[in-house]
Formats: sequence, structure tokens, C-alpha cells
Amino acid sequence: MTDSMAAGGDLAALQAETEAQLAAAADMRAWDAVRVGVLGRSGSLTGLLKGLGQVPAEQRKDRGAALNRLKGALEAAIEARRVVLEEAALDARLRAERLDVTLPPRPFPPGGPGDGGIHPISRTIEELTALFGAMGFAVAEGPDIEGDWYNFGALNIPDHHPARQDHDTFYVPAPPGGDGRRPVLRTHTSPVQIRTMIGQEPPIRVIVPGRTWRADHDATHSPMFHQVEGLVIDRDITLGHLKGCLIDFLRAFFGISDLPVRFRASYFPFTEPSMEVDIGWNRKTGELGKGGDWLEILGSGMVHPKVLANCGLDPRVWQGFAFGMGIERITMLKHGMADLRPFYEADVRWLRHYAADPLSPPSLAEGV
Ligand code: 2NM
Repeated sequence: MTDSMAAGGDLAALQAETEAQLAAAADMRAWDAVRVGVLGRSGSLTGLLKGLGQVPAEQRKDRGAALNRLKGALEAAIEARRVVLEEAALDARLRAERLDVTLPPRPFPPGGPGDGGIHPISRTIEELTALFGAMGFAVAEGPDIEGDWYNFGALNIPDHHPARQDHDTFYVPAPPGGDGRRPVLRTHTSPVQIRTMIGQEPPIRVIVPGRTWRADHDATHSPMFHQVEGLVIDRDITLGHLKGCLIDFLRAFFGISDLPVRFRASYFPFTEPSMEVDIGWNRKTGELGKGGDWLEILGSGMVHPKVLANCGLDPRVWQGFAFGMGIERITMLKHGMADLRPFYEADVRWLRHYAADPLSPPSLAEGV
């Protein structure tokens, strides 16, 4: 026991030395070495505390109090340095990982690897979603492989109907233990309207874009293609609502405010009455909106009472209209595309030409 120890000079020296080491510790590894060197099992302060027993009894109380004060001071200094080092580490990481969200977008149309565009089918679906969304329609989806009842039966399509024939429809082998009817690759998106009517209370306003399948393949038909169908069900829906909705839609979609639209009586098993809808165009030039010729563009009608009843809706209370059209077809007409096949061929030249800018999604304000 030296005089300086008795006066606590060794403690002041240890405190000064530890504080210097902490200040010099530039990272958490160095910091931890200092901590262990002082407070660890064979650390300098731990040694001093262990030596307390050898201190003469008359000095032990003061010495113990001084050691405890020192321990508190060193623990506080070590903790303070940890906070500083961790904040510095976080600052460095934030600087290194900084993302400049004000950088200009990648060039469009896509010109090189890493650049992308929206496929015209996807773009049309985005446009339909925006246009009908503004009229209060939600988007509904359902399975591509359907039960016979959802695809045909509920829609009042009888067993002998030509649409059901193997010739037109892709069937899947009937699973064991079922009713023996084969599941089908849906031939239209109408089964999703059936599921919607069964699953949710009216009023209903949905559009259903999606893949559909028919055993057909030539320059204007693909075995897989896309449809959008729409359904409105409420207490007092009339043919007037159908006409207003579809005229507004067609004029907005094609961007022609005075596009001629004609409703022509037709037949579908699932609607009564049923109507084909034609738009005005020039057969020679392909120009839409003028020319005196008519082009069939979609099918529509008031939902058949039997279809409503099949879905558990009382036709004396609920009624509505439905419509359907081909997405490839309206996309080709809108953009003057000559051939259906490039939609599915992943030809980068065609895609670069027709792809839409992913950073400019369709907006009603700009006109889709
Ligand atoms: C069309 C034409 C006319 C239609 C009917 C229904 C349902 F489920 F409500 F009965 N969904 N879609 C419909 C009506 C589809 O496509 C040319």
C-alpha cells in the first residue's frame, strides 16, 4: 500500500488512462477491448476491487467508496462512448446506402438491358381499370380452371350448346369422386361474375379482366386470349344504364368524344335482351370514328333472370347488365396493330414499339 494509493492517485491515473483509451477507440471492436480491459474478469478495475481485502481495515471503507465511485464513472464513460460509436456507424451506413430519389427516370422507350415497358395487354387492363374505376367498378378475379357449372351451367348454357363441345373448349380430365363432369379452362371470364354474385351482396359493380381459353388458332385467334367482362347488379338497373355506361366507356377508351355507337339486337343464353355493340369506322382505312361503316366491338345485355336465380338472387328484386369484349381486339384497334400473334411472341422490337411507359400510368385527366 503506497501513499499515492491511499490518496487515490492510482485511481485517478486509471480513470485518465481509460478515458484516453476510450477516446482513441475508433470502432466497436476497440471499444470492447477497452471495456474488457477495465471491467472484465481480469480487468484493471476488477483487480483493484479484488485487492480491497488486503487494504488495512482503517483505510478499507474510504478505499471501497472511492473504487465504487470510480466504477460508476468508468461504466458511464464506456456507455457514453458506445452511444457515440454506434451513432457514427449508423451515420456512415446511411451515407453509404443513400438513394437519390430525385434522380431522373431511366430513358423510355426502353433502349437497353434493365430498361422495361408495360406490355400492351397489361396497359389496356390498366386503362380499363382506371376508366371503369372512375365509374365505381371494382376489379374481380377468379381461377383459370373452372368447374363446368361456373363456366356453363350457372350461365344458362345448356348441355347441348356448341360452346361446350370438345372442339371449342379445353377440358381437363374429370377428378375421381366428382360428378364426372370435366373441369374446363374457362372460355370466358363470366364464371368470375357468377362467383361474385354468389359471394357478395348487391349492389355489385365489377369488371373482370383475365385470361380465357378456346381451341382456336389462326391469324386472328389464339388458344389463350384475354377478355374483360363487366357486371352491374342493383334494384333498378335498366337498359338505359347499360347504354350510357358503354357509350361513355367506348368514347373514353378510344379517345373520340363523338365516336358513333350502335346497339343491335342479338342473343346470348345468359342475357335477355342481348345486344351487340358496334362503333363507327372506315372499313377501307381502318380509321375509327368516321367513315360510315360499323364494326362489332362487344356483347352485352340485361342479366337473365335464370342466371340471377342460379346465383341466389331474387330476379323480382335484383337486376342488372353485363358485357364482354376481347382485350387483344380493342388493343389492336386502338393502336392500329395488324396481327394478333406478336402479343405472345416476346419479339423485343415489337415490344419496344408498343410498350407503355411504366412511369406514366393511365390517368383520366390525360385521357387514357
Ligand atoms: C358477354 C356478353 C353479354 C355476361 C353475362 C354475365 C353474367 F354472369 F352476369 F351472366 N357475365 N358476362 C355477358 C353478357 C358477357 O360477353 C360477350
